[in-house]
Amino acid sequence: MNHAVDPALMEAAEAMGSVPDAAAHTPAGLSAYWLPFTANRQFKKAPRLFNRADGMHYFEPGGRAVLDAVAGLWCVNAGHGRPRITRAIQEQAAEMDFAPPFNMSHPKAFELAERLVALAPAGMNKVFFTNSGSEAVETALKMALAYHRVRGEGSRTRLIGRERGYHGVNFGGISVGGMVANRKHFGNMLSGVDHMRHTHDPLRNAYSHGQPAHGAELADDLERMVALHDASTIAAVIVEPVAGSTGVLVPPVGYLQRLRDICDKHGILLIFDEVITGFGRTGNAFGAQTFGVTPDLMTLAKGLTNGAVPMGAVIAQQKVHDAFMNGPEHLIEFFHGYTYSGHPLACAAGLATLDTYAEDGLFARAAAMQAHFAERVHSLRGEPHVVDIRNIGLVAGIELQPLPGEPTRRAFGIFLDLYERGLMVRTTGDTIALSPPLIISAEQIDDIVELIRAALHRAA
Ligand code: PXG
Ligand code: PLP
Repeated sequence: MNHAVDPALMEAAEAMGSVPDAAAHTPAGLSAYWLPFTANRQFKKAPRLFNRADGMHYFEPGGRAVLDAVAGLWCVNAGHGRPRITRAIQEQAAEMDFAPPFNMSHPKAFELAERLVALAPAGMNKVFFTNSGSEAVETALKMALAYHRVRGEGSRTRLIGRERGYHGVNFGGISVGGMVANRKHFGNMLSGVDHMRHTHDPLRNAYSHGQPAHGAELADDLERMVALHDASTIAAVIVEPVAGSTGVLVPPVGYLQRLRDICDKHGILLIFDEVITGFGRTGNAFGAQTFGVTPDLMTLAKGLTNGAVPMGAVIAQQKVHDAFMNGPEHLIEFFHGYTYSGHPLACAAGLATLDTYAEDGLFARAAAMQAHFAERVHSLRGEPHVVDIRNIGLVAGIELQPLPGEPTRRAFGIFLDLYERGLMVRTTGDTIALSPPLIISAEQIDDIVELIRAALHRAA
């Protein structure tokens, strides 16, 4: 590994008793592993590796600490290395490795489902487990299509997504998604999909604190879809309450309610993809509660297990579930599921994660910290290259002017520069995204913002 470790930090690590063990953790070869969503050739010239994590920090094999401003990848909401979660996984692994999820089950799957329902908006009370956000999305889309069919409205086959939406990487998700780079290489994808416009409107809404004032009327795009295709052909609409991957787009005031109203008017199911907005990110358990709008289906992943074991889920309204429960009792109602749906290790991790969130009051903590976070992040307005800042709860996007003719390069340069200085952020396009663990202190928020400020001044 030729990534340079700062000698001073090595010394500090030694003094703290953490013996640098870079050599022991250097992979023997870099060639075999094809990294996901990564510039592989560039990465392998200077790999960035972690081998330990604790609280707000990652540690490199050499002992250098890196402050985590993105909760790993928007998932470690309770911070790293929470002992209760670690113990639960260890104990579960020793007790029972796996139980088949079809025709069999285990107690923790039921327990976790009950606990999730208790957190969800009223009326959302049936939980289907998957292993990732992408699988949760596929599951929700299939549920929506099958729901209409079992009710005798099989003509409702069309799915509506939104430009700039991210719904994972499987075929259904990229079809309803709206990120061109994730779509253009993969042929025709699902047929019968259409997209509403995204809600990003910098001319009217730049530097909005929290929800932008303008744009509720963009929800009327759904009426245009109905006018074009007819409601009788539309099964569901899927949106992220806050679009995360595309650079943190917060819904305009009234927008989500308007979508809900139009869906109700036309018998269309509303799916909220809460993979990022779930588990405290916006200051409540779910974005649905922050924005006061209840969907018919919601997808979860990431913070569900604090990132410790892969897991996703769909939570459905009672009426969606009940529509399936009409045929003969001995027959399978929904021909869908994964070998690892409700895996015992994931359920154990999920239960311990929900305990940790509750014990530490982390959703309320996110709500309490958001004013300071917003104030600090918006203090970057006017710094070099900054063209917009968006925030809600403990998530923010700082959008930069792209380098002429070289989109993404300026933000990625800043990512590398900050990483050298011991801060990990995420960049998407030319937006810097922040979504720190909800345990973050006010001082750590200040540190993150000042490190970014300095990096903006150094940046090309
Ligand atoms: N829906 C949403 C809204 C997501 O944000 C997924 C589905 C897919 O989840 P899985 O677990 O299959 O990855 C996501 C995932 C980024 C980034 O930096 C965001 C995600 C994944 C990777 C990178 O923006 N979100
Ligand atoms: N491919 C094959 C050949 C399989 O047998 C299975 C499951 O039995 C799958 C894919 C699906 O795997 P999973 O249930 O882990 O999604």
